[in-house]
Amino acid sequence: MSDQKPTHREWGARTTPRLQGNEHWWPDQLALNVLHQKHPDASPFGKDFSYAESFAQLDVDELSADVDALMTDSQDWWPADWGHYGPFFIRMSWHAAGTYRAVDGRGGGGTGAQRFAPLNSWPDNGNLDKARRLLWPIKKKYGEKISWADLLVFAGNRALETMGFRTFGFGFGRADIWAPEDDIYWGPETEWLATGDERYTGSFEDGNRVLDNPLAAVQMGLIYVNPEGPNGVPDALKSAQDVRETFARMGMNDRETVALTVGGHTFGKMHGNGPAEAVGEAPEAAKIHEQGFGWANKHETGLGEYAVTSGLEGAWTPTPTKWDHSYLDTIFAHQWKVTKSPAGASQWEPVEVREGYWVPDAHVEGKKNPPVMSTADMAMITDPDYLAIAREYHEKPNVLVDEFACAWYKLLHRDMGPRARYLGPQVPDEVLIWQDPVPEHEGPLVSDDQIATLRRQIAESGLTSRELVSAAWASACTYRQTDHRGGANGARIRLEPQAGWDVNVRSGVAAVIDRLEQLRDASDANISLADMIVLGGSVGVEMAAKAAGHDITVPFTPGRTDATQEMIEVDTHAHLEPRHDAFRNYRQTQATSIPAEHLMVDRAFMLDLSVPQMAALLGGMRAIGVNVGEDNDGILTGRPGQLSNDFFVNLVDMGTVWEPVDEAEDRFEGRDRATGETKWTATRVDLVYGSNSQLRAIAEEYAADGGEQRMIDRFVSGWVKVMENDRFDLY
Ligand code: HEB
Repeated sequence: MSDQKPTHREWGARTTPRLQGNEHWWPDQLALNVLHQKHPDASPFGKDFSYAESFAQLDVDELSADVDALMTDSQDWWPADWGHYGPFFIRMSWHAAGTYRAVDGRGGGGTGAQRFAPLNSWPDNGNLDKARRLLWPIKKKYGEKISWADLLVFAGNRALETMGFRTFGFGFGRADIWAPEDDIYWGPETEWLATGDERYTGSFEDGNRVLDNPLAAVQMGLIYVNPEGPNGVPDALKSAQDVRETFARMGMNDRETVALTVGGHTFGKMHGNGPAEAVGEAPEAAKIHEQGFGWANKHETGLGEYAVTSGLEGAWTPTPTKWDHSYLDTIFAHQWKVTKSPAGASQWEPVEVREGYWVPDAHVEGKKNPPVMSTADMAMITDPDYLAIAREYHEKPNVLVDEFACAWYKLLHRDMGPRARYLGPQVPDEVLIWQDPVPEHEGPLVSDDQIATLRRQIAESGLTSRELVSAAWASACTYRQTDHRGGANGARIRLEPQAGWDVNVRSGVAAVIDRLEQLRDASDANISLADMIVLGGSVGVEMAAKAAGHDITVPFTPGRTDATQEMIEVDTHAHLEPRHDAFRNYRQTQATSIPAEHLMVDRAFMLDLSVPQMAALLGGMRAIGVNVGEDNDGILTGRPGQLSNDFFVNLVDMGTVWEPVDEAEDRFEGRDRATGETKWTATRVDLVYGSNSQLRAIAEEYAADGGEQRMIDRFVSGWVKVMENDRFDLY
């Protein structure tokens, strides 16, 4: 042993062995833990807590008044610039919401994740620990009635109101998480703000700079772009390219991007008045006595006029705590040149400050500073498309007001999914296309008798269990719990783009849906097609269970409605396409280089399934024979169509030896150990239930004598979960 005192890492490793834990020895392990990361016992409110019910007790007017009062209640430990915390809170809210990415729905302000690592310590979130701590008296007063997640975005919304901007409205309803989200891939780098462009293929020079999916920021630890320009180089045109790409990845177009940037930077300032080296460790690495505060600044007081956050220094406008038209006035009124901030960051300053544009210092009486711009701000008047929009906004202030209000509302709510999830009295009446609207249910709900009749008719319709299960699964499996998009409600499967997706065409769901529609039309029941598809799935599962000798009922809850084509935002909807679906042994070739079993866990995560549910659904769907396409990979049964445990029985059978049949080891053949005769074919997502030790442990219980019933129970609970993931009206 060395005589050096062990580090915290080393001590920690002795109590919870992370350094020598399984992840260290076997870094390629399947991350099954993400399926159980929201442990119900982890919440201080207990398992049965409903945020919606708790929020219903909140007096929103009182909360608004308290937040408003906080704006100008400057604290010595973090004095407000110009006596107003509004701009600071706007930045906090924007950074909470702005991690959202349309591709996988991850990020966003919907869970309060900014409280935890890595986000609480991202360089881009510098000093936002103070903004959250300023809100503590309010959180303390209202406790469980207001989540941190809601408070972090509500504060920015109120900030705008208190500085004279009328927002579009606000929806509450974001329940908190209690541990970091381990499922989010933030990039390949192992160093903050690494500038090696590891997440890119191509470059500016070859005109083919492409950011890896699903990433939406240019560097590790940033929300979007580097304010100083790509990798710190103050090139506004190149910066525009990065801004455009990263904003597009959160589903924002050019107009929304300019409106947000212009609107946002109408307020507040950048902080970099002092040496960057004086700033200490981020909160997650701060000393125990610092109590969660990071970035301690040892230069002078380190506060107020000496604050260092981004390292850029100065305000964009002469009136930083007021909504007005001064950002565009200022940027268009001057010639700009590159300078360095006191912290050494590249930024832009007028060649000559015109009369009326000097900015009063945020803390020092009588001192005046020139207005400044970051390279990303300069992009707004350098890129020709951005420039045209900026000019239009400059000439027509009301257009900017409207479009900033809409874009801000979208920014804050985008990751919440359908409007049915919004709570509180400030939700505007307008329904917006990015909320994936479905119509209200009209008329009486279909009765139990009618459902029983329909069940019988579906069972006698000639549709097979395989077809029924396949169609219901296809309609529901698009759901993703990250931003609550997708799912069976709306029956969007019969509309574009879903109807044209390869997986839906190849599995022939359209014909099944047509038949269900005929049955519906012939009945007098007031039932949507979306409900019929799900009911068909219940019947299909029941038929398959019956064929295997089990009498079961698969619960069905009506109330879904049918969307129309006009209710679908086709381009962002394309992100919901299942390009891989282990449950149906489907994978588009070239879809991604990620091994299929990892994609399986990702889909199970999106569907909010537990590991036992995932296993039961996969094995059960193989038994029913629900593969997309012709081959029988993974259908390890001699009696497809029956909901049996054959998949697991045959998979763990030592009588079979498996060998890859392709170089990529994506497909395998199972031979009889004694005769050498080929018995089965399978893919990685089949064999992983025999090879991964945790999955094998579950496979064995399902394969054991008496295990079939257990598997069916988990199958049904998983099935209902998948079908009802988007029933926000029920839960
Ligand atoms: Fe911003 C601030 C950048 C967008 C809002 N910004 C800021 C800063 C920076 C930035 C660098 C400074 C920080 C410190 O403190 O130092 N941004 C940026 C970029 C972008 C942005 C690069 C992209 C283009 N923003 C944005 C948006 C918004 C905003 C979108 C909203 C809407 N910001 C803001 C505010 C502020 C800022 C309000 C101020 C804060 C204070 O004052 O504190």
